[in-house]
Amino acid sequence: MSNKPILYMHTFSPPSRAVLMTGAALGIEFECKVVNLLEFAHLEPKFVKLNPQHTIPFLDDNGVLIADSHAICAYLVGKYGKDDSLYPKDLAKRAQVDSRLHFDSGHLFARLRFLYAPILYCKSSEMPEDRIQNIQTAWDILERFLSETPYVCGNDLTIADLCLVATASSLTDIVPLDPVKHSKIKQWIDRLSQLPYYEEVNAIGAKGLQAAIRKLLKKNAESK
Ligand SMILES: N[C@@H](CCC(=O)N[C@@H](CS)C(=O)NCC(=O)O)C(=O)O
Repeated sequence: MSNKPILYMHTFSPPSRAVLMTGAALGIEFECKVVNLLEFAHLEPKFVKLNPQHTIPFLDDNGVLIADSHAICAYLVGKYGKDDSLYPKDLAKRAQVDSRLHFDSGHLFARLRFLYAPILYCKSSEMPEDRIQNIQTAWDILERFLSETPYVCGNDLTIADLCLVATASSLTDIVPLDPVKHSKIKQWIDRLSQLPYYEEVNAIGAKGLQAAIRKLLKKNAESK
């Protein structure tokens, strides 16, 4: 008999929440193991041995070990999905989803990390203008993805929406959307907020991360 998949995660971590939302959409129960990055638990030798990349989320599904939220979400749909709607098997459709997943990984989340990591881990009290501008540029791209369709890959919800909204909603309090220029992103987040698991699985952690960033900005400035 197989055990519940083990998910190494933290609710502040956007990619962890993307996996948790995918799990909720598929009805998967994880055994969650919290990894506290602020206490550098991810750098403990035991975790680094398991995941040489020392990132969360990290999945251990009865010995199937996977790093990276995008890879984990795709695996979960293939293994546990009743159908392929969240990650289509059709090659052309799948390529669209992959393309958006790479946008999250290489652009939107990468830019969030570039802005937040110095504050979280290196006592920075700054939000450099160029890093904010980088995120504004990513907002403009995301807005274009949503110009004609309700979801980032068309008319249906996919894991690309779940991954991207986990990142986007972790930024909007810190780098606000322009109500006119980014109205489609706002509507898309509102649409995804209607998912029955969204508030508990994503919104609370996204707010928590941004509150922690604000608190640390102040604390880091005071301790200078
Ligand atoms: N592309 C990866 C990014 C994972 C990532 O950078 N996670 C952060 C937390 S949100 C982390 O584990 N940082 C610790 C480190 O990189 O050492 C994914 O989607 O899973």
